[in-house]
Amino acid sequence: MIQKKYFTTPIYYVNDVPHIGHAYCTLATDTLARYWRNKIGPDNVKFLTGTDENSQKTVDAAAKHGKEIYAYLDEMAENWKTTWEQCGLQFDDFIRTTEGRHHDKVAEMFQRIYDKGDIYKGSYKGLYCTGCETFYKESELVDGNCPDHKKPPMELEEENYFFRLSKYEKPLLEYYQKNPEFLVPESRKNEILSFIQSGLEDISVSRETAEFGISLPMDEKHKVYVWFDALINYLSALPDGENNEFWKDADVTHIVGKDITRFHCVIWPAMLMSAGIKLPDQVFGHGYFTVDGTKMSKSLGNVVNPLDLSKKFGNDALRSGLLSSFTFGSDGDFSVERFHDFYDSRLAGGIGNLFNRVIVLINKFLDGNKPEIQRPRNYTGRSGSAEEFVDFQLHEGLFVNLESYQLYSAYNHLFELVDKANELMNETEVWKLVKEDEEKAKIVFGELLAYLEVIMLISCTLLPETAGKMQQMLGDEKKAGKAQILFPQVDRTVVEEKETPRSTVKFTVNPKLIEQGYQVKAALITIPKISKKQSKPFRAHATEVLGNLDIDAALNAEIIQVANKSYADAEVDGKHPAVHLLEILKKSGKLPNINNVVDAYNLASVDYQISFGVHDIEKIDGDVKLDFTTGSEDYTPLGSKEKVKVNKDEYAFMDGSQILCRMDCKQCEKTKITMQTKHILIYAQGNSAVDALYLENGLDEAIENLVEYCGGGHVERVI
Ligand code: ME8
Repeated sequence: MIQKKYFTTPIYYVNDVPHIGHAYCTLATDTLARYWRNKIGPDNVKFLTGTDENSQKTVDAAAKHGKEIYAYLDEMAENWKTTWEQCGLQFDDFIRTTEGRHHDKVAEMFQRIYDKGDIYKGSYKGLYCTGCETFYKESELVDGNCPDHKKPPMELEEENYFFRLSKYEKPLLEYYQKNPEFLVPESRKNEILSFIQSGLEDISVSRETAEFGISLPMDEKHKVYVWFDALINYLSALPDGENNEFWKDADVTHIVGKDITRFHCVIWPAMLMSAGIKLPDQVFGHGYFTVDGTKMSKSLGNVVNPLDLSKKFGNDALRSGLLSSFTFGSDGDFSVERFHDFYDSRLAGGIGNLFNRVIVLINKFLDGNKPEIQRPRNYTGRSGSAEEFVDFQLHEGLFVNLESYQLYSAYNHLFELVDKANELMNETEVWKLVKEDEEKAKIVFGELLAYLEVIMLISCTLLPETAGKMQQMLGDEKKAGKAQILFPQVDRTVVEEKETPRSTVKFTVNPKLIEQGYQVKAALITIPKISKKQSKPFRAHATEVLGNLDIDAALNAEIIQVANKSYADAEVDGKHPAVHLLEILKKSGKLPNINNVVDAYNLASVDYQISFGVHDIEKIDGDVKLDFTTGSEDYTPLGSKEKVKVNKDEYAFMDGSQILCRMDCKQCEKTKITMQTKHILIYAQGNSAVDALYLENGLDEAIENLVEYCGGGHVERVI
């Protein structure tokens, strides 16, 4: 029987647009699928990707954008699909979990597992993080927060249907013993094995309170738990499900990130065992990207969009830049700077330059006549003819590496061949030799052509868009084609436009103030362009936030009472900024429209009743501290030309020469945000009524608004 291969990626949540982490996984899977298509024929390979849509996250995201849920899902799924197409990915199918084919299969599987007696009804009380759509044990939390989303999970108590995962503890361990290659790499397998060995508990597989999703066939009131639903996509995309040749007769390989290997290597196989379906052959758990050493996250504003890289550098640069950065399976870091260096050295200066030089010289000095290919003299490996050299390199470069998921090694093998060819050119100085001794030079060109040939063949899998151009340059058997620029120069200044250097600010707080309950959370953020206008998505978001706000309760919040008391005690005629805004809101039903930046943090300010200090970093003198006043500081309040005297022992935010914000109520004129401001210092001010997490969440919300609605980026936490 002809071997068949079925490759899948995770189906991605559509509450956001794709980033390079998602692209990494999808490009890796695409590369493996390409390799196998070449080896066993395109009809014997299937590559599936898609979107996970029945999640509470998507319901919340649609509401946040003021969109009807299905309209939002259609728009986002289209965005993911076209992003992958534009990035040059060749998937055979794209599944959405809102499709009828998926709903039918999920209902059928659920019923089957229920009929087997592996799903029962019970009640559940637990801690649930909507970010991960997962229940957590108290012991798994870090300082009471979800370890991934750094937010406290919510307490959930509801009637649920449970899947008897515990029943599959032994069968799973036996399966792992019999199939040691089921989960790779080895390090992930050890993690999962110890998780199973520590004891499996039954899991809740329905949600009574979910608004959206697939109803249980036996109980319409409940929706299928999103993970139970999502995993089934791998079957629902196949006509006839498990009876399809791409399941029953194929090697089924799931490529997933390390974050979700547990779902794929514990729950999914147990579900399949219960339903009496063959298990996938292999799961590969790849590692995670950080960006400039930090976790990629929207609230940090460091999310890298693969389309930006593809537009600027091309699809093959995106693909090779990501896949050659580190071993598939390990974690690694991404930086635009390093990506650009890679592009310059490996692609433009390496492969591009090599092809260009060789073809230009052959055209110029040999009238385009290609000499016979030769086994390269600087190749020290196995002996043999030029053809054997090409076959051997192809085998070593692709077969050996890609059949064991060594994408990183495959690229490095390719780059080494390029280095060898360049070395041969430089050692022989063939551009001089050709003028002195054409016959000798022809031999060198023959050797160089052997390198170009194998580089082109490997590139059909690793640099598929460039391989076509390489082939054109290599021409036919006799004549070389026209020289082309494979990787044009990319101007650094354009890419780094967003990265204008920004001074950083150190922030300190007098410990005595901390003892009194005063605290601060601060961050730096860069805004490309401030606008007077509010965008439509921001207005929709503001309407939703304000719709959920109890204004009177907010005006009476303890944080405001404590602030008011501190102004009274210090005999300062102050008004907390959130009170000012809440009063306007109460009177007019709206918040004022100053500019998109001020409006963005004002919204978080009323939502959390937090006072934000916001300053133009370029106008700050040195570092910032929250300290007691001596009474001799300079202070000109916002909107005033006159200096005002402050009392001794008030608290204030100060830089090297003046007061930036008196108590938490009035900022100064000098560092205010203007339409020219680009780099901002924002701090959330708290008192004894709130804890650090509350303040952090408030600051997060302000930053998310600045990132989402004002294009903010390069966020850096300073305290
Ligand atoms: O988990 N580095 O979807 P998701 C590398 N819908 N890869 C990353 C990454 C990073 N920083 N961030 C994300 C879900 N990924 C579920 C899956 S499958 C039945 C349901 C990649 O949108 C990585 O492959 O959160 C990870 O497993 C996947 O995106 C998670 O995507």
